[in-house]
Amino acid sequence: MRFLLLLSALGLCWAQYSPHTQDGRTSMVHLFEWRWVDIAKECERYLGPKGFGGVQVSPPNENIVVHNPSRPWWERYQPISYKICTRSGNEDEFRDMVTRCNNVGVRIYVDAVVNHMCGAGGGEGTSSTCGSYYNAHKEDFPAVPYSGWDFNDGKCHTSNGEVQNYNDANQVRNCRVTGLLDLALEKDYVRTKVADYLNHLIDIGVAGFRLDAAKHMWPGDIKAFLNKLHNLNTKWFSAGSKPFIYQEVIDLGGEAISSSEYFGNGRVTEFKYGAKLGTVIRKWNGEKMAYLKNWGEGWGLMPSDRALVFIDNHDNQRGHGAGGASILTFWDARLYKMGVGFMLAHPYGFTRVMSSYRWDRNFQNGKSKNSWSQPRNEKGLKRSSASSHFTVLNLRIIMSVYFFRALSTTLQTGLPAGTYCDVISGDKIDGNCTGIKIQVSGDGRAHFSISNSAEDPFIAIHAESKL
Ligand code: AAO
Repeated sequence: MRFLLLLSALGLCWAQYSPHTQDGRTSMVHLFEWRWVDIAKECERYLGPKGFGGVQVSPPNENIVVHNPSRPWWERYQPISYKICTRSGNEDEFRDMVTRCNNVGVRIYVDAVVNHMCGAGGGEGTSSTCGSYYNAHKEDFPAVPYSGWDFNDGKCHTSNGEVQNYNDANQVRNCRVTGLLDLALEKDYVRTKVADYLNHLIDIGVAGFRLDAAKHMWPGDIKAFLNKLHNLNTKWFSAGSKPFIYQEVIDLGGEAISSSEYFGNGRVTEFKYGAKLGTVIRKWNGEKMAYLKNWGEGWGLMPSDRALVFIDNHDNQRGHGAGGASILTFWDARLYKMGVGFMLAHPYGFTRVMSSYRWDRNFQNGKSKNSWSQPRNEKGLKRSSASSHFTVLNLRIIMSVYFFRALSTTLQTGLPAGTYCDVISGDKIDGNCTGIKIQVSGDGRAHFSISNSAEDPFIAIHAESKL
């Protein structure tokens, strides 16, 4: 019996559903558009000590350079080659980051854009982050190399070659999403090129991948290139570990493609999470916090062990992608912190917090998109509040309280007697607490009082915040 249990525990480590985080580390942070040198420092200075499990990094491979508008964030979703060469840094800097983060127990997950190359209207030349030549019109990418044979055109039957109807699974997977040249992943040659790219990253030491636009790839094609992947680097991971896989599939219901088709390959982004939780925290549609009692599968979300969850992502915080108006972002800081706090404390799914940057509201008007001419180092970024306010280590066993009304009550915490530091209002530093202190008595009970006008209307204590 013991032997069997041990085997199944090991099985979890080998599988593509495990993020390979160190014990007790239950969350990753998306450091959107950060440079590799800054991420390396952040791992050592903040993320490692604070117990973060890993970092999702922006696509590291060479992309097109967009001039109009000037250098928007989304140019990184238009690959030109698989050279590690972007405005986040070069391959040496990428390697250094992966090594230094792994050495302090923080994993790196790469945003892998392998469904497509650049847009069909991307022109011709060397306007790319590493100067590689390409010709979008001829579908020629010699730095990979890919040629016209490697794209899906023949299989798409819409008038303009683009996805027009999300109720037609063939269109979604065989046509171009917003005009991006769609790779023919049914070809072994293309699968091999994609696998070579991912294996290069695995060998450097990355722990897994976000598969961008997975909904636009056939699940069987994804499986085929995943089958070609190496196991993780044994310098940091146990022998036989498979890369963590989480697939970007937007399934809010009512379309031809559902998340469950992708469960065989790895985890899937659960977009219903942020949309529904946002509705509750905003108190829309008569929702109440009390209804969150059966949050998770009980709310129609996918199975917990297949879900990658987040409050907002880099798309829907700026009006791209999906989720709708209920999505909480840093624009509603108080509600946003409550959402992120709830997510981190709740056991459902594997969690991802967002570290983005602020932009002026008017960037969002009409068609104008958020754009930055340079990747900023973290000093230049006014980061959204999430990452700096939460200690992620073991937050799962925490008692968390969220209320809309002023609260004064005694609750059972399940924690041993002692004085605990509230990790929302402060930090435990050298055995002292810079924020609110909570006394837990011998029977595990503690008194909480929270003002309804507090900027952070909740308290979080956990085993390691004991003074
Ligand atoms: C840029 C320009 C384009 C230009 C293109 C090519 O903006 O004008 O045509 O270059 O030159 C990012 C940007 C894009 C950018 C692209 C390439 O967001 O604006 O295009 O880089 O530079 C779909 C996909 C999903 C995708 C999302 C944005 O399914 O995969 O669109 N997300 C990923 C990345 C994203 C990136 C790409 C993919 C491309 O995270 O950053 O794009 O690499 C429905 C569908 C969704 C669909 C949305 C989008 O959603 O279900 O699958 O997402 O439509 O329109 C309700 C519904 C919900 C529905 C939604 C919107 O919420 O419930 O289902 O409404 O209708």
